[in-house]
Order: sequence, then structure tokens, then C-alpha cells
Amino acid sequence: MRTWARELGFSQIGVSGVDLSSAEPGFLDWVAKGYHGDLHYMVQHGTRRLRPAELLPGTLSVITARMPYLPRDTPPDWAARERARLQRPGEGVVSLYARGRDYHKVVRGRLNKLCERIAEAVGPFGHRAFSDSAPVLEKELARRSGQGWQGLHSLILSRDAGSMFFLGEIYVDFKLQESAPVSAHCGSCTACVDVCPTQAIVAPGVVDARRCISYLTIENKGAIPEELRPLMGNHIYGCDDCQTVCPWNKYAQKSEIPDFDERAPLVGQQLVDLFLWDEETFLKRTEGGPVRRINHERWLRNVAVALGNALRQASGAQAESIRAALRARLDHPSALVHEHVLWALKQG
Ligand code: B12
Repeated sequence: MRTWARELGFSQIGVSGVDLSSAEPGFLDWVAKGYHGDLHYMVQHGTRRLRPAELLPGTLSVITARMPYLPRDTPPDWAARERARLQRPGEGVVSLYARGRDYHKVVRGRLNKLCERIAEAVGPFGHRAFSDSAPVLEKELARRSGQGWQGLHSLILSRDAGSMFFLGEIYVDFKLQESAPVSAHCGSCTACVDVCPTQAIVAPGVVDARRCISYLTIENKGAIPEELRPLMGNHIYGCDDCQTVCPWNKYAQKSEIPDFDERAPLVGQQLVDLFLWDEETFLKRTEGGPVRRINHERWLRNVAVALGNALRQASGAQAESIRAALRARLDHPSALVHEHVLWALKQG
């Protein structure tokens, strides 16, 4: 199974049992504190997220997998390069995972291929494959099955792969021997906690989604809270800051498949140009990628915030071009866009 998984682009597979009861109090506490914000899907499935056999009756084991997503041509100093982008306020930064093909389809598709191979060998079996596609406690399943430990930023981290990978699972109706968890190696390092621009890591291993730039730019459908806007810098879709400072990510692996290669033109683009995209251009340039998930309206909202942040640091002709781009969108029919543009204009 390991060989097949590697052939399909996975770097490791493991096996977890289905009793996740020790994770229930932590999850329920997270929800009780409201850290999920408007992520209603985190609560609406009740205990099915916490109990695999309730989601897919008959599930006896969970095969877990991780797939690296750094593009094939990633240079060794990629993390430093990503951090350098944050120092160029006129440029928009789209998080690394979102620059290629939508991973939900890629990972699940390849897990289904793995299932076909297993079925060829052992005969038909009951199963379902997931990758962020259903109420599944993916990090806990990964942690238990030895994919890595849960870092202070709450992501799964591995000594030989850092955290730049997606998780996926196959619920199966037969019992497999569980793989052992690994020990944690964050030590006394708090780099991710310290760097988070919005201080979203509120305790070790606990993220308040409502403050996380990933949530604010992707999941949040409404206005971005005003007090958080100046802290978002030039992030326009997701955020990798807690990962690019992590020392373990010097071991991050590159993907072996073309799906996660960067699709032009999301990387290194000027905000004023991105703000000019009409809806048709937005849909065309984001086809097949995760950025499509937010519509053109939220795209403009995010870019407006970044432009406001750039305006605060700009002067002369650069400031004037930002103002001109923002003014050109003042009559946008969406009240959401209009309000964020007004805010941005007030920044400089
Ligand atoms: C909701 C969600 C989000 C939310 C909330 C984030 C969060 N930390 O929960 C938002 C939108 C903010 C988000 C952001 C991102 N996400 Co997300 N997200 C999810 C999702 C759908 C559910 C996660 C979840 O169950 N959260 C609920 C909380 C309660 O779980 P938890 O964080 O593990 O909390 C536990 C700990 O707090 C623990 N605990 C309590 N005390 C302590 C103390 C210590 C020391 C420790 C270690 C733990 C601990 O108990 C809790 C319960 O078990 C998963 C997919 C899935 N179905 O699982 C992807 C997933 C976690 N996301 C992923 C990614 C890639 C991201 C981003 C990097 C995307 C980006 N570049 O913008 C960021 C990273 C931000 C971050 N630091 O978390 C990947 C992570 C892969 C990995 N290597 O771990 C996943 C697994 C998707 C996938 N299939 O690959 N995400």
C-alpha cells in the first residue's frame, strides 16, 4: 500500500483507529469559545466529525495520508522568498497552497485511485475518501497515526516534511494495525505564535479562526473587522506566516506531481493590477484553483484592504496610482466592496 501511495504522490500513509474520544473535550471547548466564528460547518454535523463510524457506519479503521504541495520548481530558499514578499506592500500575496490546482479534487481523486488498487488486491471493500471535504477531524487522525505532531500553530508537522502538505483520509470497513504517533518537537520555539500578524494563535496549538488571516480572507463572507485590517498587510488570500517562520519547514518536500505548480498570474502581481480584474477575468484566471472559492466581490474586498495598507506606506506617484485604482471602484454596486474601498482611501 505504501508503494502505491508513493506512486500516487503521497509521501506517507498511516492508520488510525476510530475512537477519537480524547480529542472531544478540546474540540468542544474550541467551539464553545466561539473560535470557529461563522464556520457553521464545524458544528452543524454534531458528533459525526468526532466519531468516524457515525459519519460512515461500519468504519473500523482510517487510512491517513499526506501529500506535499510545494510546486516542483520550488527553490531551496522558498521560505525566505515568501517572507520577502511581505516587505513589498504594493504586491499581493496569495498563500502557497492556493497557487495550483484545487487540492480537494487532487487529493481525493488520488485517494480513490489508491482504493481501486487496494480493491484489486483484496477484493471489494466499504470505503470513502476525504480531503477537507466532509466533517472529518483530519489533524487528530493524522496525529494519532504518526503523520506528525501538532505544532503550536495547530498544524501537523513532521521532522522530514515540515508542514507544507495536505491531509487526506480513507475510512475503511476492515481493521488494520494502527501506526504509532510521533513525539512533538517544537521545544521552546514560539516563532509561529510571535510572527502571527493578528495574534490568532491564542494558546499553544489553539487558533482563534476569527483572527486568522486565512479565515478573514477566505472563509469570512462579510466585512473584515476594521481593527484587523491594518494587521493583514498584503495578504489577499490565505496566509503562510506561521509556516514560513517554522524552522522545520526547511525540510518541507516538493510535490512530485504537476497539479500544484504555480498558475500564472497569481504570484508577484501588483495589487493595482489585481484590483482591475473584472468578474470575467477573475473567473478565468482562477479556474480550477482554490481562489475561485471566494467570488469576485470578496476578491475585491481583500485587495482593497491590502491597497489601503500599501497606501499608508506609499508616497508620490505610487500613492496616486493606488488612490486612482481605489477611486475607480468607488461606484461598485456591492456595499461590501464600497465600504472597504472607502476605508482604504482613508489610509493615506
Ligand atoms: C477549520 C479549518 C481552518 C480554520 C481554523 C484553523 C484551525 N486551526 O482549526 C482556518 C480557516 C483559520 C484555517 C486556516 C488554515 N488552514 Co485549515 N482547516 C480547517 C479544517 C476544515 C478543520 C480544522 C479543525 O478541525 N479545527 C478545529 C480545532 C478544534 O481543531 P485543532 O486546531 O486541531 O484543535 C485542537 C487543538 O487545539 C488541541 N489542543 C488543545 N490544546 C492543545 C495544546 C497543544 C500544545 C496542542 C499541540 C494542541 C492542543 O485540541 C483541539 C481539538 O483536538 C481542516 C480540514 C479538516 N476537515 O480537518 C483544515 C486544515 C487543518 N487546514 C489546512 C491548512 C493548509 C490551512 C492553512 C495553512 C491555509 C492557508 N495557507 O491559509 C491555514 C493555517 C492556519 C492555522 N495556523 O491553523 C490543512 C492543514 C495541513 C497540516 N499540515 O496540518 C487542513 C488539515 C486541510 C487539509 N486537508 O490539508 N483552517
